[in-house]
Amino acid sequence: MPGGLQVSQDGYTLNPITSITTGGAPAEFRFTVIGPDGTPVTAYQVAHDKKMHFIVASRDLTSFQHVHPSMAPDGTWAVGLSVPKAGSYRAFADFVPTKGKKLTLGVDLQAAGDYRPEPLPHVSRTAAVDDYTVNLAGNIIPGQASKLVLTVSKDGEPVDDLEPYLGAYGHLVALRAGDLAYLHVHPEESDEAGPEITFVAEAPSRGDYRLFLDFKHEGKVRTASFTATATLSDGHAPSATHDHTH
Ligand SMILES: [Cu+2]
Repeated sequence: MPGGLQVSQDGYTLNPITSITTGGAPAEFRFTVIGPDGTPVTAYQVAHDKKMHFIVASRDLTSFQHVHPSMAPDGTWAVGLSVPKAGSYRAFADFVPTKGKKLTLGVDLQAAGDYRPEPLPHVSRTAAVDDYTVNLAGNIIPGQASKLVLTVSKDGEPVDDLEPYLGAYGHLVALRAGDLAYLHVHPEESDEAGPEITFVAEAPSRGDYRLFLDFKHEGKVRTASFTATATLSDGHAPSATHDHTH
């Protein structure tokens, strides 16, 4: 089963303490992870440079934030957060408890106000953010480890001096349209700081997915977003696809 679909798993429960708000200055959002003993977890392993990765996506998949809260000694995590519009959001806590295995727990959060859901953005292999264009190569094949190559350019020129971010030259989150299942994605190690960043994603089923690439260049982290459809291989899958299954 993919991650992020459960608020509680293996004895660990994601427990929001505050609510989220729209607009204005970020407000402090707090939460805990309650462990098997019924108290907030305070011991975490570092994974991808951080003890806690916290992702907030609107349920219509048009908004995405990836933030890194800080933890008080009592296990309360806090981060400044403001979502761009009213509506229903899914928050994911991605972490490894020192005494357990990697977990992605998910919880719904509501931002009060007039809610205007947007349709899923069209499928596209190109995403623009600020002066950057990111191209997506490779196909998502259900049930397989699928290689995805993202190529970053700026003003039409390949970017070959990406800065390390979260232990790699980029960080990719993939969410399934329909239920916001959180896919397992890992970067392929590379000594090259771009323009290509390669990931392996495991998609559990056919359907549409929304991909969010965080990359860092000239000191700033930006997010490029794509909609991609996972379809069964038609025998013409590009070479950028592994053929082993999990
Ligand atoms: Cu993170």
